[in-house]
Amino acid sequence: MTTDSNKLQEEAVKILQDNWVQVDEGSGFTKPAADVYPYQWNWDSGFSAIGWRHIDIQRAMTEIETLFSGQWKNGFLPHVIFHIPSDNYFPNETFWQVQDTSDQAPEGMETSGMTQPPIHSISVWKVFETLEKTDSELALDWLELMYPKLLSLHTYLYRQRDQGNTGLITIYHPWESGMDNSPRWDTPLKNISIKEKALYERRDTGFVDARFRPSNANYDTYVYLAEKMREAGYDDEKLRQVHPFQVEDVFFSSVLHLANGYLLRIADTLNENTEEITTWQQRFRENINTRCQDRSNGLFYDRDLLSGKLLKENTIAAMSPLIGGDMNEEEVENLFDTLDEKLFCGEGSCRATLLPSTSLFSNKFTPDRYWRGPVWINTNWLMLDGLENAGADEYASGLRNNLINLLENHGIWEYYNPETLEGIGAEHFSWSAALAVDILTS
Ligand code: 2M8
Repeated sequence: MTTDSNKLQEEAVKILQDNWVQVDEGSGFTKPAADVYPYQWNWDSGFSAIGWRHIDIQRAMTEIETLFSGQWKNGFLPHVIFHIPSDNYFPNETFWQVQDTSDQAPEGMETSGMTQPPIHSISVWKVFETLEKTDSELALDWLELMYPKLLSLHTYLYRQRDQGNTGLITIYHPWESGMDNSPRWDTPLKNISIKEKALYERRDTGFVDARFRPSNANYDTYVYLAEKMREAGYDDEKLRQVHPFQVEDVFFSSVLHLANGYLLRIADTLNENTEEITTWQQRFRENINTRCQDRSNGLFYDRDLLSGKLLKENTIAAMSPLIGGDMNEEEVENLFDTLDEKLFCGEGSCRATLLPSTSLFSNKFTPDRYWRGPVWINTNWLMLDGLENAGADEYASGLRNNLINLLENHGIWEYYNPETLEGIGAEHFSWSAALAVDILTS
């Protein structure tokens, strides 16, 4: 490792240690950032575990186990688990009221009532691989412990959220996508008329400059939609009938497809039956192009299920199949060529730079506002994993170097302005730290 890499590694480890919250003797989690995000977030924890495995394998296992202690009886994995009280964040457990609202909520656990991109089979497999090097028996025991929980999560998503049996997953709230205020959601959100505006106080803007966070108008709709989910008892059948936001999410579905590949490896290792997993993979492969791809430019889009229309916004999600990990090198090449044609980063520049959350050529592009332009480490890391799985080594190594350069030269932040590369949002952000460790160590 170079001196810069050593410095980055040390800083990243310190961030993860500082953000660790011990709940009780056997459980704990990494909060995403010190003040603004005090609880355990779903996909954040999956990423944190991927970093922890290189530093303290026990913590990596505890992180995942603690997250799954909030799993619902039907397999649903909430986007936030409230292990400890905090006044720093809205909405917290008093808003969601899951214990009074759903008979599927886990006994005695306070959680939210929506989910997030299901990366956890990836995390579990990677933790297993690291653990196996030092204790293969314990590694197998742990895989056995986690497998039914992961299977139950994937089964829930295909049973309850795959409305058309297409392998494409429906989300009911922009927060479920993980890319909260992305332009991807502008059109469906515009069609929602808020009947009665809730009285609430934002806490996030007390810790992060409001310029970098979603607008107040966005927040009103987020809170309204979350209230609607609560009113429907977080019940998928009911939501399907009445909910005003229902979108087939191409990124979420691609992450699940990537995760299926890892779940398959887990099932194989445990000599479990893999038939159902391969059926899910097949379903996705059969439908991703016909349902999501825009033939005119080769990019992939979400579909608004209420209007039936594709949501043609050029964001990082438009390249989601690269994450899915089973494109061949020619398909990867085609997608990158399409991007080069001034659709995304500008001619030629996609190979040399990192992918911003929204195309620099979109009229919605805002370099410093949350998911409307900034570069995020986790989405680029997912691309990297997908490209490596597809054997697209040239692109993968370019992306890897660019990630390391960004982190070494601009520090460990929640996101980065793609024009200036300045770090913005929350400082000392956990998944950026964890993935820095992973990239430096793997
Ligand atoms: C952001 O989302 C939360 C709501 O879940 C928020 O804005 O308050 C997103 O970036 C999401 O992807 C992430 O998991 C979460 C915590 O880091 O923050």
